[in-house]
Amino acid sequence: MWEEMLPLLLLALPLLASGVHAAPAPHQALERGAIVGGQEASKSKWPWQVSLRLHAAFWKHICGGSLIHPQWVLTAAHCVGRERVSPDAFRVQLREQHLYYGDRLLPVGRVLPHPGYYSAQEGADIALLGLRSPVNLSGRVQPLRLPPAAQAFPAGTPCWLTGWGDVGDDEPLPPPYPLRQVKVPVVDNGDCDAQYHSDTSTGDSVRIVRDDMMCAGRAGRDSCQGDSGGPLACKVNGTWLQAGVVSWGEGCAQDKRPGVYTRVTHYLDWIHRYVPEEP
Ligand code: 4AZ
Repeated sequence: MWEEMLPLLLLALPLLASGVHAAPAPHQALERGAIVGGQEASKSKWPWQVSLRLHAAFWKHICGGSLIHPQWVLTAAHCVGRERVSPDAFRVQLREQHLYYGDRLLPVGRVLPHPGYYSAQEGADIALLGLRSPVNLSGRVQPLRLPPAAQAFPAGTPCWLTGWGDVGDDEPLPPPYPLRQVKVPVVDNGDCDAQYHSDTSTGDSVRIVRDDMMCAGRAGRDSCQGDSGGPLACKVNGTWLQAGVVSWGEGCAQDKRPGVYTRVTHYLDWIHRYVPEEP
């Protein structure tokens, strides 16, 4: 993911646009992009899950995201890119059981990648998308709560990943693209950093997993390409909280390489500069 996916996609637009389809056949819609080791999500779950779409020959799914307020979506900065891209290039699809089936795409008014993502070599992989109008909440569409600043999500906390991304390395989710879910344990940052150093030449003093990140998953259970930007949701005392944003990893579901997530508590002040505390 550290590749700049948006500029690449934008460069590829003329190529992608070579055939214009009025109604794209779903089977040609998804190149990459779910959840390894999981299962189809039940319809009544994950009412905050969104699909971020980028204009190509059709409104292509590029990343996941979460509704955190009737007018705001949280996603990864690497999903929207470092360049200031017009909000017109994006659409948001609220909770859908099968990607592309029954789309009702919402326009985006603001694209706000975290400013740290521009300057830092890594980290700050978080972005806000402001919807042009607030959405009507319902049983199917509900925001995911942000955690209190002090919420630590210690190792072993049971959390869930959801998305339409690849089901294995280089294995795209096949039609009809059902939303998938997998339960993953939180992995302690120090342990995760040590795992990422194993079988590499990177010195132990060089941090790979930073404080603004967190890890989750175990061999065979992970997020993958196309799940990026989606939520790592954890149930704490009966309430679902967004602990992380799908950010990066070495491959998917590999031994000693847990998925790495942007730690939401680290960015609460920045989020609340834009997103009101109460909807
Ligand atoms: C990606 O390329 C990506 N296994 C997302 C998540 C993970 C790895 C890669 C975590 O978007």
